Amino acid sequence: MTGRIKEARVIVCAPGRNFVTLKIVTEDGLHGIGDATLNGRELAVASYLADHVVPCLIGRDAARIEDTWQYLYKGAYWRRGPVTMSAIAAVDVALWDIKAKAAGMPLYQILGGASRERVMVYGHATGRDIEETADRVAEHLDEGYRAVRAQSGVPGIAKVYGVAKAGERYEPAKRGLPEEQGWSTERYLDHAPKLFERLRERFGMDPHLLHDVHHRLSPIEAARLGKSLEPCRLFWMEDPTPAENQDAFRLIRGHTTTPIAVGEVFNSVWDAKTLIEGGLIDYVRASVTHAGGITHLRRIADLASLHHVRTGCHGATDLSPVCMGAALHFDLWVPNFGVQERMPHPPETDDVFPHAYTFENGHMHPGEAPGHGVDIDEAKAARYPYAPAYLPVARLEDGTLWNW
Ligand code: KDG
Ligand code: MG
Repeated sequence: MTGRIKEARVIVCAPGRNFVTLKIVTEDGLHGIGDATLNGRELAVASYLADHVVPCLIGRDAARIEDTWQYLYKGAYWRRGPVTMSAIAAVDVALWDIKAKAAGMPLYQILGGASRERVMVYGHATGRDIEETADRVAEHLDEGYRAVRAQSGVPGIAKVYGVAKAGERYEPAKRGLPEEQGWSTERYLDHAPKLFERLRERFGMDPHLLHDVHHRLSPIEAARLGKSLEPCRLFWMEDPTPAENQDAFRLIRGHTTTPIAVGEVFNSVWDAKTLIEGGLIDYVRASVTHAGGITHLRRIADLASLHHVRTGCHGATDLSPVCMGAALHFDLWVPNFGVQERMPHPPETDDVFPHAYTFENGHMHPGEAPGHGVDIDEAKAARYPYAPAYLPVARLEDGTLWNW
């Protein structure tokens, strides 16, 4: 038994970066938490939850997860969108946490049990130039990673996506107003194949190598990149072109066998329907937090499984440890699992969000604690107040605003 929802509150904190967390407490004394962090737009989701969702939750049966999901999705009339779907996800994950705690089981058991022993994760290797990136790849392989995403600075472009300043850890959002970065498709397209040729020369064909294009190319440019990377056998080429126009991927697909991963900005199965049904992608990157929680991500994965598409959940630092915990239960269960992204959180984040998940030898496991195994220490969270922070924007050399 889980009981009725007695209280729900939104906790906004910034241990290392901003996070929005929903905590639901039941009359039976159980509590569950869900992540509602939408990078750079955090307070919109906090208000959506506190002002419009929490009042509707009080008194509802915490066990009725599906009914609550439908109530918040259909009942709002205004369906989909990142703010709505992140808010619904936070409720959904908190209720799954409660249900699994009430059963005394780890969440993956409630979902149907483990489909594998452990979850392969990929780490991030970034450098200001090719050799620095190669050294970071070497460190990841030494740590036991089997899959590494590689990004490097591009000669002639100031501040490229995915590259940290010397000695700093990469974190996409920065405090203050959006930073401006540069972009030149020509310079990038000449440089990217050299990075992967060098990595294959140094590390051989064994490690899985991934790359994030971060929506920068047109379909025909993406086709050219995919084709030029074929000898390097990437695990995937991510977000080669913006995916609002799902049909645009037909052109890329027609030219290259480099596998394609898309979807970290998706919030609904409708964002991925044509891509999946058309066989236009290989991995869907939707996350528990931004795609409506476990309840909706499961539907996306089931559709994907019919079309040989596997999962590759987004796992950057803006997904809180609560999302990571829920994602790892999902990953352990989901039959068509591909890989999970891992960007470790800084110690202050881990301190505010104690968790049962572990990392060993390039793999993670959600742990055996009842629920999703992640909690929030509210007293510690209160020591880190919210501070506005934004993702950067990118401009072409002539000043035109480009896709970041
Ligand atoms: O909030 C946006 C970041 O999470 C994103 O830029 C990171 O592209 C990203 C990735 O693949 O992790
Ligand atoms: Mg990405």
